[in-house]
Amino acid sequence: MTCFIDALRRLPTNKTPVWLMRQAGRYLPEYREVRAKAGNFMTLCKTPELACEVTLQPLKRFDLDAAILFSDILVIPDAMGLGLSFAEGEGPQFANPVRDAKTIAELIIPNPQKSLSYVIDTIRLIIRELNGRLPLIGFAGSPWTVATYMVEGRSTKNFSIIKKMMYREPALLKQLLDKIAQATILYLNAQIEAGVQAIQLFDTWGGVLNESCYREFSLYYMETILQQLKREVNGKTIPVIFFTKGGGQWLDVIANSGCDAVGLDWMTDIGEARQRIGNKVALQGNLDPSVLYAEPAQIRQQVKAIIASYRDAGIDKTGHIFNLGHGIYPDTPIESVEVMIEAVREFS
Ligand code: 1CP
Repeated sequence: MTCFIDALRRLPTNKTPVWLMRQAGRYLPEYREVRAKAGNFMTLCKTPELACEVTLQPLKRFDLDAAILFSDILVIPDAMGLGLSFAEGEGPQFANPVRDAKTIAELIIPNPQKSLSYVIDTIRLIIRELNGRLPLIGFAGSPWTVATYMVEGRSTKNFSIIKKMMYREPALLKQLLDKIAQATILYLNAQIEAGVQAIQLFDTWGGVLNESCYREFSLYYMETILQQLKREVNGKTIPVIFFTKGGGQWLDVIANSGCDAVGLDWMTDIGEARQRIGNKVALQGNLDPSVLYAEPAQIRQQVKAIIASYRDAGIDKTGHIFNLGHGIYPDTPIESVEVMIEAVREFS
């Protein structure tokens, strides 16, 4: 039960714990079946029995060391009334994006026990089903990452609308980021009360900023959340993982933020990362998800290289959680995941 939590706290473990970002999802046929039954993605998220079922699916197939709540980072803006939908094969869309002062001023901060109660119910079901066998990770998006969808209205390549707001109306953007942060604090504390044992903040789009904007518009709000989370429950600390895709360049700043672990994408060598930050924070990562398209021998070799790089850095034998450097792709062969996990067991 505890090897994942122990590694986050940099205590000795008898193996390198492993889980996968987006471990429940479209690459699993049993997921596609439940999603079809639900009719659409948001109904799946909002039906606790089904969301619980898909959370547990990857754990039945693979030897993983943690479960992650099945939900999405965009349930907060959905609860704020932005009209979230997922068109087939398209990604998220908001009917009512927020771009002006009036809309931002009028945004409500949702009470998680009301408009997000389906997430709380899902967590309770999962905790009951896991029955102490594995820890459950709760999560939210970083305010910056969530704001990109709220302002742009959908996925974007250039982030033009939100970056224009950032440069022309920074105070307005900060008002929005602050509201998202306040909503996220209430939401994550409700997740903690319902029983999650660790938290990950997904800052998928922090890496599209320059360093000063990253500090001012992304990391600052992640720290604001961190400082207001209930970190102690029944004498146990709830570790918090910060994952900024593209954040390897700011590793030192992130490692000094007060988080317990930093999630790395595959653009940074994990051993060099460990040397740069010394004995500070646990590190999670960082296999390129596209390695899972390779032949088994190459998958094994790449897993071995990551584990060796971490160990050979010679700083902290503990404190490594194996993961992908970003979410698993929907067309990943299932056998590759098996090969990857077996290799983690063999080489760690
Ligand atoms: O069609 C479907 O079934 C929907 C695909 C899907 C899934 C499986 C979406 C839509 N969200 C999810 C679940 C999800 N999303 C989880 C739980 C699953 C697990 O880890 O086992 C988590 C943690 C997320 C987080 C999430 N949603 C992020 C951050 C992580 C990351 O991968 O960068 C982001 C950016 C989103 C937004 C989102 N939701 C869904 C999609 C396809 C996207 C990405 C859109 C884009 O690329 O801009």
